[in-house]
Amino acid sequence: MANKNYEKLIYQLEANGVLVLTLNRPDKLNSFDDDLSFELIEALKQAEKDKNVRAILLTGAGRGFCAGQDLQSRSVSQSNGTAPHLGDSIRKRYMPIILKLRTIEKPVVCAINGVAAGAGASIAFACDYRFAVEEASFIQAFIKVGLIPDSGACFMLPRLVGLGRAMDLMMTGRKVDAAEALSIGLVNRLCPSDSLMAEAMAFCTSLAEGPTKAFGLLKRAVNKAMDTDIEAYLNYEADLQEIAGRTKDFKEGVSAFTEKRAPVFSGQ
Ligand code: T3D
Repeated sequence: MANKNYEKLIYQLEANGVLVLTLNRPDKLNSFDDDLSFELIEALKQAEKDKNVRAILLTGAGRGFCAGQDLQSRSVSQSNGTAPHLGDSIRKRYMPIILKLRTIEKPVVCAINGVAAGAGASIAFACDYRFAVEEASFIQAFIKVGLIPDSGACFMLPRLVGLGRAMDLMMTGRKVDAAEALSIGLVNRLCPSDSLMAEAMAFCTSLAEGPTKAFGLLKRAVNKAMDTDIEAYLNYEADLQEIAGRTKDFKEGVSAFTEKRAPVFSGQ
């Protein structure tokens, strides 16, 4: 088990190859100040480089998952008469997080332990798989403070739940409870709060034992498929499968099949 020292993020690499990242500002519902956002960017870069990390589990400390941007810091700058440069803030802080979650070539699972609002919800949507507790909720809070949904919400939400539902959620900023989130495909699985981490960890462990390179290529394929025509996609898919076909894990998968045993994937 390896840990790195961050101030507002807990970085814990388990022996099974699952890296648990915990947003850790519980008294502010893990809202993102500059420190937390830069620490998360750094942690994801570390995770990308570290071959021992074979799956990532993102969660929040305390009763909330993440309440989005820390509005206290915005309130301070507004009362000083300083116009915040939100474009810069998004480019430097949220954009690298969302891009890394979408493109890191390892599975990223989100364990939503409570409310996910604003950019906090966007971060959950950018992960590859979502567990949520029965008390969790999702709020497209942006419109309530006069902003547009950011951190990729307008990109991911219609793709997850369809345009009509996404427009409803984004225009009203209404709270979506966990049962509705499950029914519209916003989360993959619900669980009681006392078993969230155990269930999410069991799932991540099975991913960490899987063919890591194939997961990475799968993410590349899905990202491409979201934004291209079928012919270009099929060509891209053929290129990716060429790469997958040369991995040790493909060799192992075929051997295991012919020898009628479970595969032991190395992630290579
Ligand atoms: O600025 C940029 O860079 C642009 C990017 C913007 C991205 C965005 O995310 S914009 C959207 C920002 N987020 C919100 O608008 C959500 C604000 N929070 C809420 O609406 C509510 O807190 C919740 C619905 C999420 C939860 O409500 P509740 O009643 O369960 O909790 P609470 O009492 O409101 O919050 C508990 C504490 O967390 C409280 O602190 P206190 O009073 O006990 O010291 C509250 O102020 C704090 N907190 C909650 N959300 C934020 C926050 N502090 C700072 N920023 C927050 N976003």
